[in-house]
Order: sequence, then C-alpha cells, then structure tokens
Amino acid sequence: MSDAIRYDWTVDEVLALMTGPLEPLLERARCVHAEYGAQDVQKCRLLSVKTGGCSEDCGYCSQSAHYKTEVKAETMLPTDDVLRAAREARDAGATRFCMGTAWRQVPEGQKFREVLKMIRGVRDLGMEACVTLGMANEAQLKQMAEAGLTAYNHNLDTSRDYYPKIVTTRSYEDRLKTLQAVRSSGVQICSGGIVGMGESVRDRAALLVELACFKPHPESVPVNLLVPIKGTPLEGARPIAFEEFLRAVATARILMPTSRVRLSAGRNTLSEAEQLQCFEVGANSIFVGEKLLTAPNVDEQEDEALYTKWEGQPASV
Ligand code: SAM
Ligand code: DTB
Ligand code: SF4
Repeated sequence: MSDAIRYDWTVDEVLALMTGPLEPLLERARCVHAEYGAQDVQKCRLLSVKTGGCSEDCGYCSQSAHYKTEVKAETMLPTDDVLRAAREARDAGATRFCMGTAWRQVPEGQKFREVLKMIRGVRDLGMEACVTLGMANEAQLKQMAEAGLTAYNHNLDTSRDYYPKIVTTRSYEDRLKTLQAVRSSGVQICSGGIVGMGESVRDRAALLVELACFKPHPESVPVNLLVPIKGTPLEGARPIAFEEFLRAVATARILMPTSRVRLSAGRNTLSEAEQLQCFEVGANSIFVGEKLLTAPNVDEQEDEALYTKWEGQPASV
C-alpha cells in the first residue's frame, strides 16, 4: 500500500497508530521510509553561540535564568570563533551547522548583524546553516533568508494542552506565529519536540499532528529525548522506555514521509542497536560532535563505529 502525503491527520487516528501493536507500526514506518526517504544519515553540528541567562522558564532547559543549574550566563561568541568551529565541523564530516542562542527573541542591532555574518560565513563554507534564536518576526527572517539561511529551528516541544505545564513565559500561539513567519520567508522549517517530559502518549500524538498540519510539512523534525538537567523542574522526570521513543520516531516518519527526522538530544543514552533501529524506522539525521548546546553528546569514536555499521565499509576492507 502506498501512503499518500496527508495534512489532515487527527489526534485519535495517530493515537491509535502509536498505541497499536508494535511490529505493524514499525513495518509501516519502514515501508514509508523506503518509499520516500533518503537512506543517508545527515550529520549536523550544534554550537551554542550565546549560552545561559535566558529570560524564558522552559522547564527542561539548563539555560533558563529561572533555575539554578550548572550553566552560567556567557556573552555571545565572536563570529570568527563560530566560523572556525563550523570549518572544523565540516572537515569532520558535518554538512549542516546549527547555531543556538539562549534568547527569548531575536534582538535588533549589532548582535543580529553578527548572526547574519555567521549565517553568510557558514554558507560560504558550503554547509547548510540553521539557527535557533527564539521568536523572530517577518522582517528579521527576511534578512536571514537573504543572508542564505537554510533552516530556522523553533520547536513546538509538546502538545498545545501540555505546553503550559512546561513553559509559562510564552504561548503555543507565539511559537506557531514564528513558524508561520519562517514559512513566509522561504526559509525551511525545523520543528519538533521532546519526549519524556511526563506527557501522555496523546500529547505526543497531538504534537505530531500539529507538525503534520503544516503544508508542506516541516523540512526537518528533531525528536529529542529529555536530558534531565539538575536544578530544573524536570530533573526528576520519569525516564521513558526505548520502545516509546521508537514509536514516536516511527510515527513521525509515517506522518511526514519526506521530512528529515533527526535523533537529537538524548541519543547518548541509546545503545548502538537502538540507534540503528531508529534509522530503520525513519530517522535520517543526527547531531554529531561531543557537545549539543550545553549537554554532552555521543563520543565521536562510538559514532564512527555506528556509521560503519549503517553506511557499510569501504570495499577495500
Ligand atoms: N532559545 C531558543 C528556543 O527556545 O527556541 C533556542 C534554543 S533551545 C535550547 C532549542 C530546543 O532545544 C528547545 O526547544 C528544546 O526542544 C531543546 N532542548 C533544550 N533543552 C533540552 C533538554 N534538556 N532535553 C531535550 N531537549 C532540550
Ligand atoms: C533541537 O531540537 N535539539 C537541539 C537543537 N534543536 C537546537 C538542542 C538540544 C539541546 C539539548 C540540551 C543542551 O545541550 O543543553
Ligand atoms: Fe531559553 Fe530556549 Fe532554554 Fe527556553 S529552551 S529557556 S527559550 S534557551
């Protein structure tokens, strides 16, 4: 059976898919992936260009000024340092460079001009450039589009209903407004969420439905597994079983057949076999390098072994 691309999924329908028997769900995801998906796993590198001291109260985040975490507020990195890191990432095999800031919204003035320079610099290195800078308006996105920005990351994080339990300093509508501005600017949408924040399976289904209502679908969909951060309200969240995470990845693939589904935060808690299972059911992008924004990522040698298994070995071996 061929799964046509749809934009009208309902929460009940997706919930039934997500909570149904495991093997048919995984098999359907494998089929959709084979039919539409690229088999290569895209390697993205993250860099926090402005760390900590954020005025938002996102309950999962090490960088919120509302919580006492081990992350200290820093000033913005110099553009040259950012571009040096991008070059190193490219030379190590990454094709996309993602720059994050602990901002509620994109500022005007010198800081924004530096961001534009970073975007141009990353594009000049022949890499895809992605930024995640908080809320942005149409004028700012237009300028970032002109600078060559490939994608803007802005996660919906969870369902509309569960969102106020996680963040109170902005609304779901604020998030959607920025995503609409991204779309109008012609920049690709990168938007996904986090699993393991105490949400129900219905919340996960509802998040995926929100994302799958975009026409076209977001070009990339990060699926983060909560990294519990000491000092935040979610530090003691109940860890979820791998099977639940796998179901979320498979469902994202079925709903959004052509999107890049990215295994994002928390990949370091998955075994190699579990990561390979995620690739089989549709994940086709990862963050590489020893660090995410503030949290540790996967050891580079372990990742080399993972690629060798997934992509195969040179014929000379
Ligand atoms: N300040 C910007 C914003 O909130 O859009 C950009 C940076 S923010 C750190 C980017 C995303 O990282 C969040 O939307 C969230 O999905 C993810 N994230 C942050 N902390 C996390 C954690 N502890 N575990 C899993 N994902 C996390
Ligand atoms: C996304 O969805 N995950 C990345 C990226 N987009 C910006 C961030 C993960 C952050 C993990 C926690 C940390 O490093 O502080
Ligand atoms: Fe700030 Fe982004 Fe962290 Fe929320 S997720 S506290 S907006 S850096």
